Formats: sequence, structure tokens, C-alpha cells
Amino acid sequence: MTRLSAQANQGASARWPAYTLENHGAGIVHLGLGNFVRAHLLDYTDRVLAQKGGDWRVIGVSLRGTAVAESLNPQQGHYTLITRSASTEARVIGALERVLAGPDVSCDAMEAMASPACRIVSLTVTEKGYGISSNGQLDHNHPAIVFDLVNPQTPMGVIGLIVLALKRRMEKGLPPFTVLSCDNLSHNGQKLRKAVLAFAKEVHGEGLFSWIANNASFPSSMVDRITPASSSATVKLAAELTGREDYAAVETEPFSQWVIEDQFCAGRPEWECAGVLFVEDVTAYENMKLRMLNGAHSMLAYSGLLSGKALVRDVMSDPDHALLVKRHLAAAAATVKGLSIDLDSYSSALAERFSNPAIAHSTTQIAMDGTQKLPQRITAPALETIAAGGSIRPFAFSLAAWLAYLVTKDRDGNPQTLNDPRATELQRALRNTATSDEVIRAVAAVCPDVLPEKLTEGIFGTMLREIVNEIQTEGMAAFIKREAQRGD
Ligand code: CS2
Repeated sequence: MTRLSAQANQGASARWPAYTLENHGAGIVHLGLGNFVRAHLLDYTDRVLAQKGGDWRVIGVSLRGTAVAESLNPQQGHYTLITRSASTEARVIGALERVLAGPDVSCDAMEAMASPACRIVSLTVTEKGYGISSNGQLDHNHPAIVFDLVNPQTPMGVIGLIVLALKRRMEKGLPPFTVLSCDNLSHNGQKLRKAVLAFAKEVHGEGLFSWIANNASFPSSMVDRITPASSSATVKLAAELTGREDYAAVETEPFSQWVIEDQFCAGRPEWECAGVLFVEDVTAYENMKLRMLNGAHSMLAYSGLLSGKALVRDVMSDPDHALLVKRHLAAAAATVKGLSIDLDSYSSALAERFSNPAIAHSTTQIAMDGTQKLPQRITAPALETIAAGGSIRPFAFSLAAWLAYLVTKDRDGNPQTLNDPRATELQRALRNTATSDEVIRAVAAVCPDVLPEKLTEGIFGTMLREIVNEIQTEGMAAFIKREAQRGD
């Protein structure tokens, strides 16, 4: 079969880009080229290019590994975006110009970011990719920050790269670009701005600091589209829909949402034509999405894994478990203020999205990096709920499920492999723990941003200890059944 390319296959059911690629230069450099950006920013940008034109194609930068570049570059950046629910649709996306990767990636990325054509640098590098601690400070223990502070001319991390590229632009007399974070962090733009400024000041001094502070913009944004990891079934499906071999195809759901603060210092695509909502302050949208969708996701991932459910949809097809998901959504919704959106309808829509039978979203994928995800998803709404006097049990259950997951043993009775940047510290701390109280204290000592004192003491702490105990004694499946019958 012929490899996918810009050349449309007329007989296939997929749609090819409805614009002439060569007429559009690249104006965006995107750091982190996983499945999510291919289902989100690139999809929006592709639709705007078709409707409005402009020099807004995207140069992708893959900072870790060459696999994504090896699949996309031979396809001239093209890939199939497959939208799946009761029906299946496929579009070949042309917005990606090329992918930079490999040993010279920092140098090549720097050149692209410091070129006059670049007006936006966007990012999807996951929560752990930034080097920003959950309280929004530059994280001096993050490996990329440690390296880049000593080697600022050859950075390997995103903050080091952004700072050096902005410095080059200042020196060349070019205007700065907008830095657009598209990761599930609260106040993502604001935090990134603060960290970039701290790094710039520490390494390059006051001049660059003030130039960035006064000229660059860092809008916060809320991003949403459930996008599972691709599999061999994705490649097979793409071949059926395009008649081409495509090793970069992505499967996603029909729903998509993007809310961005409209602060772009160097222009932007007319993304509103593709459905983006531009707002002054994204906080309330962010709270809704991070606490409801992502919070429920984390809860169902840990409790799902411990009750033998490999996929999100498997959780939703267990009525007891689905009821706990709904309770979690209601508790999280109670902490979301300042939106005119009907949160009950939003909750029902989420439950439906989680149940999508055509999307195979694995609980293992969501369970990774809990230490990076839980502060904004569970801890923040839990603390607010304690202060406001609302329903705390769903949050206690989520944290208990994570704790029980952390101490799960593999088949040989050894601690399971944890996919989390703090796995080693966590496992060291958990080594000699037996009781739920010891487990909670050990984890709280490593991650006070997930388990601050207010969640380990008082009524919440007691509830947390009891639930961990019960899960460990009776097993997660039995616990879920009993918990569903509690009626609160
Ligand atoms: C998920 C998110 O993996 C995870 O932690 O909760 O990737 C989620 O699917 C997206 O944020 C949906 O927009």
C-alpha cells in the first residue's frame, strides 16, 4: 500500500486538506508532538487554514525520541485524524509542515523559534515536562531545569529553549512570540510566564527579564479532547479510510473544546472560526474541566485498575462504578464558580463521553504521573470543599484509590512499576509501611502538594485512612459495590 502523503486518494472516504499547502508558511512552532496536539491544535489550525488561509502552518518539535518524526516526515507531516463514536469519520490533516527531532533538535528548534516567521510557540509536553512545581515556581530539582541553568546555550528543556529563543529575538531586534501552553495545568500560561521570567533573570539578568515581561504574552488556555494512545488497530482503520499506509494516525472523540485568553502579542490564527472560545480569564473553565473531567478520570483510572477494568468505558459499564463517577462529578461541580454553563448537563455529557464504545481509552494511560496531576484535579477542590462544608467523600475516595494503587504489588509480591517522575522517591518512602496511616504519612512526606496536612488530619484524614483500610481489606471491587449503596 502507498504511504500517506499530500497526494489525495480520490476513491477513499477520508477528506484531504482543502487548501494548497505551499501557499501557507509556518507561523507556529509546537513543542511536544504527542497524539493530543494532533487531535486538537493541529485540527483547529487545519480548519482555519481551509477557511481563512494565513501563514499558520506548524513546525513540530519532538524533544524526546525520533519515532514521531520518523512516522510523520516521510508523510510530509500528514496524518489521518479519525473521529469515532456511533459513526466514524476521517480527515487527513495538512497543517503540520515538518517535525524536528534527533540529536540536533535543540539547535533546529532554536532556529525555527528565533526566525521572523515564528509568531506563536505552543506546547503540549504534559504536566511533568515543564519544570514548574505545583505552586507555580521554577522547579530547581527538575532535571531539565538543573541542566539548562548550567548550560543555557544548549538547553534541553522547554523553559531553557523558550528563554534562549526569546533572547535571540531580542538581540536580532525581532518582536517576541506568544507562548501558548496547552497542558492540563491550572493557570498554565501564568505559571509558564512566571517560570520563564525567573529563568531569564537568573541566567541572563534584568535586561532580558524586562524585555520578556513587557513584550511577550503567555495566555492561559483550557484544552479538551479525549485522545487515546494509537494502536495497530488505528493504523489498520486509517488504511481502510484513506487507502494509504499511515503510521501517525490518531483516533479521537467527536467532542472538542478550547478556551483561550485572548493575549497574542504577535497575531494568531482566526481559531474562533473553528470553534475556539476567546475569553479574558480562563480560570472558571479550567476549574470545570480539570476538576470534573480530569478529576473523575483520575478517580476512575486508579479505582478501575484496582477492580480489573482496563478501559474507561469498562468502568462506565459497571453501574456501581459509574454511580461513583457521577458522585465525583457532582462534588467537583460544586467547587466550580463563575460560569453560566449548566454543570448538570456538562456532567451528563462527560458520562456519555466516558462511555463512548468506540474509544478505547486505557486506565493505565490516565493513571500515570499521578503526583503531577492530582494537585489540580483532586487536592484543590478537596481543600475548597472542606472550607465550604460540602461533600468530601468523593475526594477522599479518589485519593484513597491512588494510595491503594501506589502500594499494589505485582504477581511476585514486589512493588509494581510506577509510571511517575517521583516513583523512586515514593517507593523508597513506602518500603516499610504496613498500615494505612503509615502509607498516608509516607506519601504526604514526599508529596505535600497532593496530601497537605488538611487532608491527612481531621475528618478528611480519618475518612481517608478508613477508606484505604477498607479497600485493602475487602478489595476495590467489593468496596465499589458497597460504596455505591451508601446513598450519599
Ligand atoms: C486524561 C487526559 O490522561 C489523562 O490524565 O485525564 O489526558 C484527558 O483525556 C484529556 O485532558 C481530555 O481532554
